[in-house]
Amino acid sequence: MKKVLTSKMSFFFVAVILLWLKSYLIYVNEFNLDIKNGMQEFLLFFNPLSSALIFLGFALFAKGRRAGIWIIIIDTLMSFLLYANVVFYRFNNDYITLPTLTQTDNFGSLGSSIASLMNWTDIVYALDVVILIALFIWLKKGWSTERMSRKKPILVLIIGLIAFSFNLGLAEADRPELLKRTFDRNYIVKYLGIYNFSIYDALQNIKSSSQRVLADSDDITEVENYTKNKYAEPNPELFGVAKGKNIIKIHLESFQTFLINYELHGEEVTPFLNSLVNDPEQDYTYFDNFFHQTEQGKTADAELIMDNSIYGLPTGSAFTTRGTNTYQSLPAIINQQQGYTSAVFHGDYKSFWNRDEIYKQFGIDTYFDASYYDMSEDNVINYGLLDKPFFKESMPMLESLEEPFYAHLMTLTHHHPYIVPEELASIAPAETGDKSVDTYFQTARYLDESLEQFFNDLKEDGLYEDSVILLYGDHYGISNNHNRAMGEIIGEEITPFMNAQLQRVPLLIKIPGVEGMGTIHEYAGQMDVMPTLLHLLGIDGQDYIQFGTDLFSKGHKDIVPFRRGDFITPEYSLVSGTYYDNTTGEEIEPTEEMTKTKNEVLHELELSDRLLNGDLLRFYSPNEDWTPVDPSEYRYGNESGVPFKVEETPEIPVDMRNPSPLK
Ligand code: GP9
Ligand code: MN
Repeated sequence: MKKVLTSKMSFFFVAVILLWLKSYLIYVNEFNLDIKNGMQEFLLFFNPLSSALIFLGFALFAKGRRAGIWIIIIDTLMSFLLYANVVFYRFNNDYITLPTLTQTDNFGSLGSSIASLMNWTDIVYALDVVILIALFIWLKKGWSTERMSRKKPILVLIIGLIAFSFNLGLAEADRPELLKRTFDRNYIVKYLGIYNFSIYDALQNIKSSSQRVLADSDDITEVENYTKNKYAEPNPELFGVAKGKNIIKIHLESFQTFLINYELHGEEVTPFLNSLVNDPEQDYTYFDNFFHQTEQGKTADAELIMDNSIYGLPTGSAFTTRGTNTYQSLPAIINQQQGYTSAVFHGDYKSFWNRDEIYKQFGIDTYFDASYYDMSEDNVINYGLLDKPFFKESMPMLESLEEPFYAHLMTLTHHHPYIVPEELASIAPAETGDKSVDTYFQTARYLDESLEQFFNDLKEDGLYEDSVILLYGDHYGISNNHNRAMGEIIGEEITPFMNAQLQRVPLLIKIPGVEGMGTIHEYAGQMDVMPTLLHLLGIDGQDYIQFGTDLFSKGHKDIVPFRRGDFITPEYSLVSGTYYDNTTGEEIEPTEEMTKTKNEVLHELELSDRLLNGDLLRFYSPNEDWTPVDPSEYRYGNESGVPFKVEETPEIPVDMRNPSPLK
């Protein structure tokens, strides 16, 4: 045995195998990685290999016995990183990121309890390092003092890189655009491992902080002048009408406007939503030319836009890459101006889209994430909790909020690939032969039914009548990869122009004491929601940096920009560089006016990017009343570990009533 191990190469492979196995053991035992299929299972096992080969491989360039020492040093550092994540995860249910290291509050709150998060059994996690040291002492005499031929370590690194590329290829096949769209830390750890995650996180942070340091306080002036100039005065009849009213904002996942009043097999797909749109007695105002303005950040972009009236980034998700920026968001403004509390309800785990970080910057008091809900197998599909149990279980949480509140409930079942268990499907699928399109109608129906259930519960509880209720679609559900099938559904060929028209999502609003205005055809976008809500509450919006304008204002701007620089007006659309007449759908030559509008749109997008990339709001104070949000005052996640069961616990446990103990 001693002979076999005498070579440095064998020692190296022992180190690789031990680190590989230890990492896998820790993934399985310590992290909740939510493995969904065989491929993810395999990648979880496979991913530590390339990191072990590459990092430990560098040690082989050292001369003689020093190679062994370097293997031990690198192995210890990697083990330390791994174990630090274990301890951090036990408390935070999340991984260490550079910002969490620099925001001392994160660790500060952990400081005193670090010892309590460590178990004596954790010693097994150091065993491999002990074995390596013992082996090294035992073997080193037999080792040559020469440097090994460079070819060997180079070969090891090449094999490591091949293993990594193979790993990344399979990961991207299972989860396209994993790195580009920056979904969730949990995903990157699951697919690529903790070591690659740490590198990825460090690179992302270096990139964003370098853009941040280059910015200075003068940069905000141009943005401020622009938005102040664009500001539209409120409609005096509606200014302040909703002051002090609870606001219930409902996110309709992947819901496009074409579903409203659409009939499939002679049946309405969403009869309940249709009734809100069509029945004047219900007092809703419906915007049928309302567009989503999201990009790769999808849901996260919609949230960012609607609560901040700024654009998402051209690639990736600002929620993730700009999660530690300073924001002046709707929840914080209405809290400071009128004492509103705020809460988000969503049946997915808090780290998705980095919500647990950025919500702190938005000043959101409570995030009822999956840890508050009964996530047992029967209740969960696709990304998370089914909408019906979601709304049911949200009721007591909603009632627990201090009034007036701003509650944001985000649905999830109507999400690609639109799976609904057979027993829950109450409409037959469409028959285009394209699976995503066909079942899109079934999950939409399920969402519609869950809304009806929720509205009945709200009425029963007395929360319905006197609350502002706002419903919106976050982004398209059917992408242009499904044009053939969508053509059958719409009864028209899906040209680029048509595809742009399909980016309409519904917006409905009910304001207590204000009669429904029926269907409003004004062209508008998600950017316009925050300015509208501020005015309805009676808050002057001009001082805040907002790119949208109040939907009810006479001066509302009806040019709707999209993230890629395209835009739509009531008369014409710019789609991928081509102008179209909205009435005929025909291509048109741009007039000077149109080109001018295009340049304005590009300028607006650029200003918004500068704002986010330079973190410019840190230099800006909207008025004397404004106090910057202190993220260290917020903490999310249900620490009791007991899911919130409606039937069993009609009384809200005290720790749930105040889930942000620091606030
Ligand atoms: C996940 C949910 C889905 O929590 O918000 O996000 P999406 O894929 O639509 O951006
Ligand atoms: Mn979404």
